[in-house]
Amino acid sequence: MGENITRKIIGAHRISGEMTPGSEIGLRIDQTLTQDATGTMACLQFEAVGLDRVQTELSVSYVDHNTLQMGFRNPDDHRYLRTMAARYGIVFSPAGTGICHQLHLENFARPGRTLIGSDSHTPTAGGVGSLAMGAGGLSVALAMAGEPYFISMPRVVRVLLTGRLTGWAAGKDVILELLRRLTVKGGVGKVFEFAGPGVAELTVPERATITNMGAELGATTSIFPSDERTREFFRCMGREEEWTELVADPDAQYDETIEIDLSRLEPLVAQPHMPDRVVPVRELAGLPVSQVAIGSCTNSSYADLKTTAQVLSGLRLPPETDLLISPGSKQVLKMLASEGLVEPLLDAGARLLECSCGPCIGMGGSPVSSGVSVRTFNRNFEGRSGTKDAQVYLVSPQTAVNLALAGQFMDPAEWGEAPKRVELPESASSIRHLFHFPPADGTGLEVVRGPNIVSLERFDPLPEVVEARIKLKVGDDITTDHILPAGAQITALRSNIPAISEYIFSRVDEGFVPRIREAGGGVILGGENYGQGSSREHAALGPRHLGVRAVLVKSLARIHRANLVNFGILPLLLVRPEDYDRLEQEAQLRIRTEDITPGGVARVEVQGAQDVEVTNDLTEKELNIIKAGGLLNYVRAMARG
Ligand code: MIC
Ligand code: SF4
Repeated sequence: MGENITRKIIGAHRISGEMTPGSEIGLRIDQTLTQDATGTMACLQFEAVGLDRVQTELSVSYVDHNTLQMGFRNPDDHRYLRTMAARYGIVFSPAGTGICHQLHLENFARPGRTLIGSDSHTPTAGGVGSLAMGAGGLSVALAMAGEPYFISMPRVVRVLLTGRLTGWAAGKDVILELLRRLTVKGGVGKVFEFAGPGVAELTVPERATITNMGAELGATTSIFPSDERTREFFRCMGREEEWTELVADPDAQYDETIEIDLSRLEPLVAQPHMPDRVVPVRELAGLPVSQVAIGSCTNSSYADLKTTAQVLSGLRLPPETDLLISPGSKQVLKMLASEGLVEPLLDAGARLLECSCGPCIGMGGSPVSSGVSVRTFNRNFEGRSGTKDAQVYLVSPQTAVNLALAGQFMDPAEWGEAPKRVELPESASSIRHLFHFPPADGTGLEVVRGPNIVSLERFDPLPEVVEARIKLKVGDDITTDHILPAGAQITALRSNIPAISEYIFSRVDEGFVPRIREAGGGVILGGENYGQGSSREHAALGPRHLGVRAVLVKSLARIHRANLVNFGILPLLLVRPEDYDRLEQEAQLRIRTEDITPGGVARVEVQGAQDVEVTNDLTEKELNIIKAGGLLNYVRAMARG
């Protein structure tokens, strides 16, 4: 029987476990990436392991999320990351060089390699055939230490692409269509592997947009074959020798198939406040737009911005619409500049921002009160833009630039003729010299820490009985942005858990932190898909610091579930979803932790009410990790024997 690409890569990297969907497998990790907002924790955790050098083929530390350097905290973090990288053999990408996923795709991602990154959009590298997954910082730290990465063996979905994109339809519309069909929960436990004749019609940047935003499906990852198109991309990036072909066997088997005819796609838009609230752009015609932002790791490539420049050329934006553009990397910016494509952007009245995440993570560029902001990003969660009542819509750059010019939503039939789809030039001038490559031996080098960098806390083991009240009841699709908001002020505290914990659930319920502090701990009750979105482990670390020992939910998102385990919080699943309605905030619970067995059903006593049955999808090892108080304690105990 032939193999698909996903199983080929997993097969070649499998250290433990069976390749049957749902069973735990351990994978050897070739590459890791971290970014500043999650990287300081990951690096502190790597240091805590006590090795002299990273054990991976390649580890890169990017600074792209918070580059504002407002006050000492943020630049101190950057200096820590730079000196730590040199000391331990990590490539360092300084602030302003670009967004981690764009840079990794251009410079380091390789077909057939495994990559984990402390950022949920790490699957971007699947655009060139890497098996690339988002993970919590601690999992990345352990991979840097040479430890395997454990996942549940995914089901592989073949996304059969036929036809070719026409008119104003773009790569972004492929992933928006998948989100429309499958929703933000539709990819849990799955890898989306693209196949069929339509694949050759998509360029690497278009493919990377699709794999990037596959994260919004809740998928383990998404992946494209590595073919002649991929080779062209590697040639353009000056690293053709790193290209290898990687395709599925002709008789490869898949667990499921979905078909998309590219020629039938039209410009689509995800409406507030979820990436799966997708409708055709034409349905919103007439809605005024106050801000447009083009950029983020989803759509900031040379092709995206060249199209933007071509459409803007010779035109002027209306005064009521602000257009913000963040190139994905200095490489992109240089390529645009060399073709005279920066001028049309500036002349139209667009604002050119630094090559970083910027408005995508609320680092400036917040919309006006109740403003409509159209963005080429991947997430439109409520409040993420920094303006609580803003209405954020997600679209392709093609759509974004047309709406910016019109100052309102318009039917694509009225946009005129679409420019020719952008192909990559034969070669592009490199920016590789901007990375700091580490010395062969960094042992004598000093790692410089600022006062905001607070050492890791030691967590105690799980008690035999958890007696606590439900300190917060929340609904479905709670994102890690709800649990721990981003933005400049809060993100500057990512290396200081006691300080950042003050903001846990602050935008959902301001009373939560004082309440749980007074009680000395508690339980959180949630609905479906709890913890979707970002990989930020602070959304588990913060609650743990505040004394949360268990969450009771209907279902969980993959990375957040792993983060809860890593920091010793019990992720319990309600056997009967109707019990969710019955349980009130402040209900007093009693959980006997010895009753919790892998996959077993246990009773939770509820004071003055009927018991609730809970189950879990934990492996024995995961349960032991939680009982030990978290993964670091577990690893230490194992090391002691
Ligand atoms: C995001 O897009 O939500 C982020 C900010 O990149 C996060 C990482 C973080 O919170 O630092 C992610 O996607 O994992
Ligand atoms: Fe950065 Fe936004 Fe991409 Fe997250 S989604 S990595 S914040 S650009």
